[in-house]
Parts: sequence; C-alpha cells; structure tokens
Amino acid sequence: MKNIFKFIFLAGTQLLALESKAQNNTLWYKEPASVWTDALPVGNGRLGAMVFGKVDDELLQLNEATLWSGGPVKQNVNPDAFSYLAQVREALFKGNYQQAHDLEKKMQGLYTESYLPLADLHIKQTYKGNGAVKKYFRDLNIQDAVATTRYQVNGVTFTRQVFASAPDQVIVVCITSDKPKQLNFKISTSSQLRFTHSVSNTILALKGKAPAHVDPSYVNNKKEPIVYNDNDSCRGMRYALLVKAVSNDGKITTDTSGISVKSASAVTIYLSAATSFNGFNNCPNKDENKTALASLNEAVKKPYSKLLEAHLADFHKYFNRVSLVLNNDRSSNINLSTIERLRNYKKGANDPGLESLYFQYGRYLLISSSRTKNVPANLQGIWNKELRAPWSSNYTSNINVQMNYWMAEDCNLSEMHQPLFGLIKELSVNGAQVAKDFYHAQGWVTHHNTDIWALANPVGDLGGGDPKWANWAMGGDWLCRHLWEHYLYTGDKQFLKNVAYPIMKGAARFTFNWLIADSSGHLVTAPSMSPENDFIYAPGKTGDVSISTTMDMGIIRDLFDNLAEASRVLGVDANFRDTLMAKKAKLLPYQIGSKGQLQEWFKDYESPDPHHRHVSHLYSVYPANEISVSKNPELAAAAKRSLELRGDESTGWSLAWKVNLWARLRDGNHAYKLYRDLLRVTDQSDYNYSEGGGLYPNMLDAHPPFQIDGNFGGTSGLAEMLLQSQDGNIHLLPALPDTWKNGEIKGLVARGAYTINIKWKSNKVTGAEIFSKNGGICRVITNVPMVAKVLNIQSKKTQDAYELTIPTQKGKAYQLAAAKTP
Ligand code: FUC
Repeated sequence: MKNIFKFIFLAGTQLLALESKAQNNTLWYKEPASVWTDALPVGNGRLGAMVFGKVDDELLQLNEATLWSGGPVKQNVNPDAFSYLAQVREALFKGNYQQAHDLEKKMQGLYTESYLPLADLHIKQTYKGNGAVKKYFRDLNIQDAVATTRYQVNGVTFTRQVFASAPDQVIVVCITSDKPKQLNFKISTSSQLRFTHSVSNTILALKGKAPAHVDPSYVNNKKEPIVYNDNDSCRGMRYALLVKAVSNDGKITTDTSGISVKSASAVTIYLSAATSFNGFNNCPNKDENKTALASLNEAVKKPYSKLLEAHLADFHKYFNRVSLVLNNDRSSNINLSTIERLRNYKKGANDPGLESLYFQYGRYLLISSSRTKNVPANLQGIWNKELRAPWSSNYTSNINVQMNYWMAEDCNLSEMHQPLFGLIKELSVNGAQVAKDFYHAQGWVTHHNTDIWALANPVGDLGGGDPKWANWAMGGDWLCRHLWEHYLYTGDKQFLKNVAYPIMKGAARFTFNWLIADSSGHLVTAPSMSPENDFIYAPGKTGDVSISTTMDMGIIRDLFDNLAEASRVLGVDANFRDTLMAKKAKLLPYQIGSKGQLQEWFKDYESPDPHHRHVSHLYSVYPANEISVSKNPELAAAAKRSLELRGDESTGWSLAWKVNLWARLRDGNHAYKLYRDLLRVTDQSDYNYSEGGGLYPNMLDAHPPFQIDGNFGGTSGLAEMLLQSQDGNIHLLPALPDTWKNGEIKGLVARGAYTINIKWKSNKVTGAEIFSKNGGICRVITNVPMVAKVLNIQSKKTQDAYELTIPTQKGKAYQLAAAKTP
C-alpha cells in the first residue's frame, strides 16, 4: 500500500478532494470484516455503527445509545429486605458466613434492563459482468473518525466512506465510483427487535417498540427472557430509524423493501435514529419520529462535503488535544495491515507506533461513545449487536463503568465525563429511595449494576443473584470520586458546589448509617464483600459476605477525605467535616497479611482463586491514592506483594487495572509488560470467558467477550506511566518503561488544571511545557534537574528526584528545560 493515496469523488453538487494518509492513527485491513470483532466502530456519542467493509453485501450494524429495554424503575420491590439486615449482621459477627450469604439473598431487588441493538443496514451492490475484486482496502482513521472501504471491480474503483456526525446527529455514508454511473445497489434494513417498515417522502423507516423487559444473559430460568408488551406504554420504548439516499445523477426509488439506486456516480445515504426515551424517571413518551426526522431533514439540505467539514472540525477539536510519539515512531510499520502488526506484536515484535495507536484509540472510542446527556458509555461503549448482550451491556459499578472514565480528565476529554455525572445524579435520586426502602438509611446508595433507568437496588430478582456481586453496596461511594476528580482537574468550583458536593454528602450520609461499631470500637461495614471474590474461612469452607473488606474501607476513607476537602474549598459544613474525620479515624485500618500482602479481608483469609481478576483491595493505590510509594511505603510494598501474588494473567479490564496499579507503584517495566498483554490479539471471534484478556482484530478489548473498559483502562494506564499528579505534585515520567527511551506527549492534563507537554530522550525528561488554566503553585517532579525558563527557577534535589516549584498565572504557559548538571 502506498503511504499516501488520494481520491476524488463527487458528492452532492460538490467536488471534494480528500487526502487520506496511512499513518499511525489508522487501523487498516486487506480484507472485509467476516465477524463483528473485525468490523470498525464509528459513533457520535449517541448513534453508532460497526462498519464491516464488505464488497457485495455491506453491513453496518447500528446502535442508538438510549435504546434499552424496560422503563422507569419499580419502587420498593422488596419491602421485607430491611428485616433481614440485623440478622445478616448477627450471623457475620458470629462468623456464620453461609447464613449471612443466604440471608443476603433475601435482601435483593430486580435485575437491570438491557442495552439493545438498533438495526442492520445492508447495501447490496450489483455490477455488470462478474469481475474479480481487486485492490481491496478498508480503514478507520481515528483522527478524522472516518471509515473508508475501497476496491476495484471491472476497472472501476468504488469507495465508501462512513462517519457519525455529532454536529448533524446523523450517520453519513458516501458511496462513489470513479467512472460515471457505475453504482447499482439496494439498501435495506432489518432488526432483531420487533419492527415494521414504512416509506414516506422517499424516506425508508424502520420503527418498533422495544421489549418491556430483557433478562440478563446469565439468567436462564424463565420461559420468556425477552418480554414484549404492546399495551404498556411505560415499559418498552419506541424507536425509529430513518434512511434516505440522495444522488445527483442516479435513479433512486424507495419502497418498504428498501432503497434502490441505479446508474449513479455518487450517492449519499443519511441515517437518522431516535428513541422515545424521556429521562430515567419518566415513561418513554418522547416523539422519536419527530426527533429523527428533524435531524434527517436538516442533514439532507447539506452536501456531503459540508457534513464532512463540520464533522472533522468537531472531532478534531477533541481528538487533536493530545498527541503521542514513542521512540520517534511515526510510521515505521504503517505499511503492514493492523492485523499483521498485531500478530507480529503478539510474537514479541517491537512496535511503539502500535502502542501509541492503542492509546489514542481509547480516546477515539470515548469521544465516539460518550456524548449523550446522562447516558455514559456502557460495557460496550455504544456498540452492541446482541439482544441479550453479555452482562446486559449495562453499567457495572464495582469496577467497569468507573474504568471507562479513568482517562477522561487526564487525557483531555473532560466533556466526555459529563454523561457519567448525569447518571450519578440520577442514581442519587433513585438510590435515596433504595437507601430508605432497603436499609432504612438516609442519603443514597447504589449497588454493583445499573442501567439507563438508574436502577440502584441490589440486583438478583429477589434472591437469584450471588451476594458477592449483587449486594455490594459501595457503588455510589466509588462513583463520587469521579465528581471530585472533575473538580481537581478543572478547578470548577460551581460544579463542586452545585453538582458534586450535595451528591457526595448524600453518599456520606448513607455511609454514616451503614457503618456500625464492632466489639473493638472500630467502625466497620457488615455486610461487606471484596467484589466477586471468595475467601476460605475454614478447611473446605468458602464465604463471600464478611465484615469490612479492605476495599470498603478504602472507598469510604477516600470519600470522607475528598468530601472533607470539598467542604474546606467551599467553606461550608465545618462540623460535618469534623464528623467525617472523626469517623474516618475509627475505620478498620489496613492490615498486612502473613505473606506480606495487603490483606483483602478483615482476617488473613486465603482465596480459593488466588489469581482472581478483581484487585479490589488495591483501590487505595489506584484509582484512589491513600496508599503510595512516597506516603506510606510499607503499605505500598504490601500492595505490590498483593499484585505479585495475584499474577498478571487475567481478563482485559483486569490487565488494564494492573497497568495503572504498577504505574502508581512506579514500576514502569511491569506496567509495560501488562500493556503488552492487553494488546495480545485473539483469534476467538467472541465469547470465551476462560481465555486470557487481550484484543480483537478491530482492537476492541477482549474481556473476552468484547468489553470496552479494557480499552479505556489501557489508555489511562499509558497516561499514568507518563504523568501523575496526586498529592499536589506533577510528576513527569513517573513510571517510564525502559523500552520507551525517547518520546513526546502533548496535551495531557494534570490535577490543578494544568495542560502538560513532555519530551524525553534516553529515558530522561529533556523539556516540558506547562499551561496553567487557573493559576496557582505548580510543583513539578522529574528524574533530572530542570529549570523554568524566563523565571529562571531551578529545581531542587529531593531524596529520590528533583522538585521545581513554579508560581503560575492563569492562562500562561511555562517552558521547562533540562538544567545543565553542575
Ligand atoms: C464484573 C466482572 C466480570 C465482567 C462483568 C461485566 O462482574 O467480574 O468480569 O467484567 O463485571
């Protein structure tokens, strides 16, 4: 393949020249996708498509972020729940873990609803004669967010481009032939959901009403796991997909079987979709047809070139904020297709360009999947092909939904964090009711699973869930750290005051009620789980529900610390702050176990699965920061020991978590080892829960199955290797692996609202630029002495690094250079 190819195509009335470079921000392939995990994702944060790039029967598998089963949550579904709480506690304090487990089941509510696939769009192409397909090529340019498919048949080059436009709220497909009037194809749509086709004003419509309920894929005890109910207008939202094709020279006819195009040179297809979703606590009664039609009618007025121009300007605004070059590798392997690169990499090849591509792909995916108010990226972002997707493609809040957003702030995509804040706010509303109904507690609580309806109860369908995941009650407290982080990265006090603080305070109020004193006077949680892991408490006996797991204590300490600091920043609630600190002081402390590990449970229990994927007890190392190499090296060493005992091998998201953890423990080489594991391509096309984690040929994370958290967590992990900013320091290259000798990263964000560029050579920082958004004292830690130019401030030697303190002014940039060593 040539490095640069150019093609010119007709679009509407415009002639448009687009230059596409095969470069480090491109995934490209020599064959069409044969399975979903080969197809390439595009999305505008609401509408998504998986583009297969097939020749004769192109497939775009479509999604709409708000299309879920069900309706607003049912209230007080288990009025007896509270009556078991005292019994659970009594059983736990007697060490009767089996009884506690059984009783916990009686405290469960309903399962979440499921995220649904929208439709498939097929484009069946016909040619005169039956020439062979030549020069096939497809790619996804993640900087432009455009997927291209190109091939030659009978000497004619056909090109298809697909993008999902956020400014115009449509997916656009442009198909051209380089010789006039060669396009003959039929567009059709279908869905796994119940639907009907209709045509009005040459627009093909696929419309239907989603199921009133869909059971999670792991629940198989019902005759009807997918329930439709046409009579219930509050359960089962309506949806509409509208398709229109426009050509200036071909003949287009539309009927309910599809859209036929004859003898065209260029065709633009506009896809618009909407649902009747009307917010988490309303019946879904919005006019989906009106919404979809309004976007479609506006979009068709614009020629392709204008739509593309607006899309590029919009996407570049976010994507181009960060650039990364590792070992000067801008293009060394771009002549190899992505799958060839991935296969070589799995065999041990060195490919820094692929490593930076994977980093940027995470940013691409977040921009493409997280732009719908109150609807964050779910387990699969927005890309789901199944009616009963793995784990309902919902939000899992014992690690997964949080991991989706670990990189939002430091990778300069703060705006994409907003949908999560919206969902947290909704959870604080539904969760207040759950706190009251299930626990007779104040404040709000949410458990390990939620959905677009902000379900907050412990799941399990009244007893069917395993308490080790279903009843875990710390989801809300953990989510609060995202609100606090947003403040730390942006300094937005209005957000802190109006959004974050009241929600955090509500979570703390619940936690005050949830904590109880044990016989030694410590404040403990009971029931308490280390999510999804079991412990051995006697020979042959395993339990899952216990007292004060290390994760619970870590999450609560983190919440109390952050909330106390927030109250200080806002100058409010001094007494409440004292209460927070008094309670924090009484929490069960961290403990170091017999193997030198950070203990996971309140007693030094072993797990029957020592390599379990969750590393919940290390919460305080990452994402929180109570344990660190500099603050409490003994605990940090114990955390390291825990990681060693857990081993590296695991699911996609677990590998990603460990990248972040090793980076925080400042072991760049181990972090890098796991980053490489995360990029291991699998030949399994789908489910294989027992396989090790990695990625698919389309570079989407393989849990397996596909789960997007590993992509986002991997991006976060790389950023964490290059920049950290906890404890009031900005640490440049805190965990740089030896292999990334030279490099340059631009546009990362540090806490305190600083944008940072770093350059390094021979593993040492050579220069940096710090842009201060809000002003303030900026303390920079490096592995070599630095000088702030102009101000001429030199860094000072500390025990193991150099420290440079710069008084910054709002809106100003500061250049740092390596100081000449005396
Ligand atoms: C948790 C994890 C699983 C999976 C699921 C969505 O239950 O333990 O590995 O990621 O969430």
